[in-house]
Amino acid sequence: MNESYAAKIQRLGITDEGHLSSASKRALAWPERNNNWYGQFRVSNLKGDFAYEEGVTRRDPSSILFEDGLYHTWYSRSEGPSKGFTKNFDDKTWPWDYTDVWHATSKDGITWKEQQVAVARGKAGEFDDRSVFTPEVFKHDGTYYLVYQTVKSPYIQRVKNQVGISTANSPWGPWKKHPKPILSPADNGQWLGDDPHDRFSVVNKRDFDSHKVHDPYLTFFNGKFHLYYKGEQMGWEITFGGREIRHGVATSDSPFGPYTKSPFNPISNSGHEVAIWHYDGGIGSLITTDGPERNTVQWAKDGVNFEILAHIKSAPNAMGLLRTNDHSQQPFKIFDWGLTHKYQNKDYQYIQRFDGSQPKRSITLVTYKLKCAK
Ligand code: AAL
Repeated sequence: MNESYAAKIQRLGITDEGHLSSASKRALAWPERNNNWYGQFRVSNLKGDFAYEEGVTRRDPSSILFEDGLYHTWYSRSEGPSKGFTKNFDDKTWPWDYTDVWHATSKDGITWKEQQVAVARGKAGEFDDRSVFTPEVFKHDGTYYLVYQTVKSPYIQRVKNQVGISTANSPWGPWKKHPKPILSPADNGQWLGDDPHDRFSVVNKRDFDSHKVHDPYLTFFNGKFHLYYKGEQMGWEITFGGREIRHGVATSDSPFGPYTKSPFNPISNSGHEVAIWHYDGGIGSLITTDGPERNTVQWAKDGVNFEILAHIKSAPNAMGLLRTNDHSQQPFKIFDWGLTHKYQNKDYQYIQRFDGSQPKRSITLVTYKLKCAK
């Protein structure tokens, strides 16, 4: 039921429609939206092995699965300080360099026990010999899938990371690595100059994922495996919305690929880590951190064409969503609680918990109209 122009003028508190400010003209052009997708987050420290530990980085937690009375999550774990990109290619560059994917469990979502390495780096020369990190987990037909970022040595700024996959019949593993990467950057840009640590000088940037494919999230939708991911472009720039980061999706009939990147990519014009869930037969996506549409909650019936349904104040980094709350009838239920990470300092990060909630006060268009009519 479309809201009348007069009701919109009233609702937006416009005192004189003969003098519409630019801001009011923009507000009048907003699509009609209720506040069912609006909410906020509180972040708090965790106990046990997820409490901050000097000298250790634990970050980029995956989704959380609840299996046999226990919560399970996977994350990046490394040790020691980072030196950045130096002349010595063996130096630890980022906190996610020289990283393995680890597994932890919890009875209550507050106190976590670090269990063991789930997926370790590969042998020298293999596509994942330098680092495996930023994992996501997906359970399908009784099989568990871990997808994660991979880097092959040397870890230079111009390295083109890829995405790997491992499978298991239990959250406890053992995890069997798929021998080949399942997703790679478009690699169709052209660098300018030959400085291995210069990722900004280009002759051309080309595709949104010409340099990196990051933050993979695997799910099954509309009869196909969907791999959502973050793309980084060779020579990305700072725009009016900050850093240029966009999301993409690739589909396949098999979790091991071959994956076909959507011709509609990029499917977001903003964002950073990927936070995807199922709602009302479509796909929800929370866009955070970078770009003009940061801090928006979006939804796409087809999993590709996302519309903004809410603008929120802020959102936690690198969210690990609780999959028990997926496919819910309420759009914001997926954010009841989950995991995120915090920078203690540039070298060390640790995993925290977020709790999402929605404001009690709600004004829906319908009730508002009634008031008008009187
Ligand atoms: C995170 C993620 C990916 C990047 C790095 C570690 O925010 O986007 O994982 O590679 O930062």
